[in-house]
Amino acid sequence: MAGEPQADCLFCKIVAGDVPAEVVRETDTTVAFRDINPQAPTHVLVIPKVHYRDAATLAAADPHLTADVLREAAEVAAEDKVDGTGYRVVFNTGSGAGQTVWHAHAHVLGGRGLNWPPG
Ligand code: DGP
Repeated sequence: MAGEPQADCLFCKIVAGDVPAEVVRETDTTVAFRDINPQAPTHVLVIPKVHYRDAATLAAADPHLTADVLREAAEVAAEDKVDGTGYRVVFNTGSGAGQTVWHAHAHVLGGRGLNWPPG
């Protein structure tokens, strides 16, 4: 169910501290940690602590929490000093878009040139 911790969810396990991660920021509602397979010098995932399967489900259920995730993405970019040159916030939504972990997450990418359109 949306919002309920999922026993088989990797990112719920990271929130619970059951799977280690390089956490860079934490708030009451979000956790930000470095991606295990970075695609840029800055590649941080920002997740809501509660479980939603994707960004669309999160946005429909809890706009305030969605805003928390976006605000934290900006904080991560500022802390990694990539906000000046520019950075990208990506929500892969659905398997066709490359989503592989079914707990909503924002990718924060920066520190190198980013092409458009993305692949
Ligand atoms: P997506 O493909 O949009 O669902 O992104 C999932 C990301 O999660 C992917 O870039 C790799 C990352 N990831 C997968 N497993 C782990 C893990 O155990 N730890 C961390 N830090 N990141 C992970």
